[in-house]
Amino acid sequence: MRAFVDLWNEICETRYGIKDPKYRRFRYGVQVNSLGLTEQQPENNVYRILIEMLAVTLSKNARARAVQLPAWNEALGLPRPWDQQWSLRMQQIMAFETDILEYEDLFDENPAVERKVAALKEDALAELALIDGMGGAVEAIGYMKSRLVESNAVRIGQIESGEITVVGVNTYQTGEPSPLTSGDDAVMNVDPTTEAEQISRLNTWRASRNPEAMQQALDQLHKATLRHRSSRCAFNCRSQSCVTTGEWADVVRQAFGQYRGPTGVSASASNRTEGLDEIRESVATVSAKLGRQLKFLMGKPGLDGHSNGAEQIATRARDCGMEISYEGIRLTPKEIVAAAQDGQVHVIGLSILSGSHISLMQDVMTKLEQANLGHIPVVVGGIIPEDDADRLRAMGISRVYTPKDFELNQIMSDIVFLADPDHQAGPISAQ
Ligand code: B12
Repeated sequence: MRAFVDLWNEICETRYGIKDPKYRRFRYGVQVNSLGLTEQQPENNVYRILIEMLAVTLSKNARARAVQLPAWNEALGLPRPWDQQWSLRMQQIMAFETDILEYEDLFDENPAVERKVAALKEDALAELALIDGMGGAVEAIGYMKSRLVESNAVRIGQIESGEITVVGVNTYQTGEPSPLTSGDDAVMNVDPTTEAEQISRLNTWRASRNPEAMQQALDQLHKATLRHRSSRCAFNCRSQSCVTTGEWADVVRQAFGQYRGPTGVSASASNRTEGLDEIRESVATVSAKLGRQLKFLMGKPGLDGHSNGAEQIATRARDCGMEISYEGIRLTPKEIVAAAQDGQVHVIGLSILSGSHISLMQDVMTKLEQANLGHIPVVVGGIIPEDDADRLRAMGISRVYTPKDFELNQIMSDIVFLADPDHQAGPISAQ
């Protein structure tokens, strides 16, 4: 963040000509890195959060004005009130029991920190020049997305190989069972009546509104979109009060279509195939038995935008020699089943981190049955509590993965196993 605010200040001045330093100050709130918080030995996450909080609190000139701390169970599910309270106490202890916040920047003129900041700035400026050379961020969006996927793949590969140490994950894995994760209410489950109540409130509100005013508002919006052909079409506040976001967004979608961002996952394999020889060989063997290349469909149903897992699984499957189909986030179960049918896939993989895995999977499995595709093995991954994993397996889902399954090669072996016609002929072993 020190590098970031420095760059912001410099770029605002030199590129945008903002003279007054006051207007070049970037103030922000920051959440510590939750991607690094683990499902295994989740109590260790508290130390990770505390150490990461120090980076911005000791560094006054980094200008963070608020820190948001996730909870110890970040990779398990939503934090309960007590989990949030425990995280809040971390900030309160730092603020009220220590004098850390009383000082000016504690990193200033530290040679190691300055070297690091200079190196980060240099790299960032080189990247910005590259993006400028491509015509700017909009033109370079595909490039930027693929770089994000690529850098995540490198990180995951390093954890798998042990190049990066993650305590409790790839080292010091054994230990005493955690009392925090035991008990029926260890993971927060959203009460299903909440959804029903919300839907009922919405229906009551819909029934109470003036249908003519609603239609008029939507027609006005439709006309405005046709006139302007721009997403900045006029839509006044009065109209908004009688239509839902879904209703007005549908009108805008009809006019402009729906944007599907680049997935960052190209069809052609990367050169990162080191350590994959054995799996590539088994993919080739099974492909020969199938009479064509093993095809894996990676689907991301529902509304959650957590694409990292789907991208990493698709990327590794591709690098293992599978033909992949991945259209990105927010597909409907109907679209996923159609993709499975059109693509004649051998295994379907779904990624769901929104918590709605039970209803979405039920829907996908029913639609697969209806399309006579019930024989295709389905695997799913995401934030899925163990009790729900049992329910998913009972629905016929072959494998369930969660963040603790960090060894992607093991997942790939399972997929190859499930696609193998010799195994499909016999019973599939339980997970
Ligand atoms: C990164 C992250 C984000 C990023 C997502 C960026 C992106 N493009 O993916 C951002 C910041 C955008 C984000 C936003 C939100 N997030 Co978030 N996020 C995370 C976080 C920290 C890590 C997820 C991740 O990328 N992991 C890395 C990948 C590689 O791991 P993975 O997806 O789990 O996949 C692994 C396995 O699960 C499995 N797998 C997964 N999918 C599949 C599929 C197949 C076929 C197979 C075989 C295997 C497999 O294999 C992978 C390898 O191990 C998690 C917490 C955590 N530490 O897990 C919360 C988390 C998922 N987020 C959560 C929430 C609530 C949100 C928000 C709603 C917050 C908010 N109020 O705005 C928004 C929703 C955004 C949206 N539009 O949907 C919750 C979900 C709670 C739940 N399900 O009960 C979590 C669990 C945090 C929490 N404890 O509250 N988030």
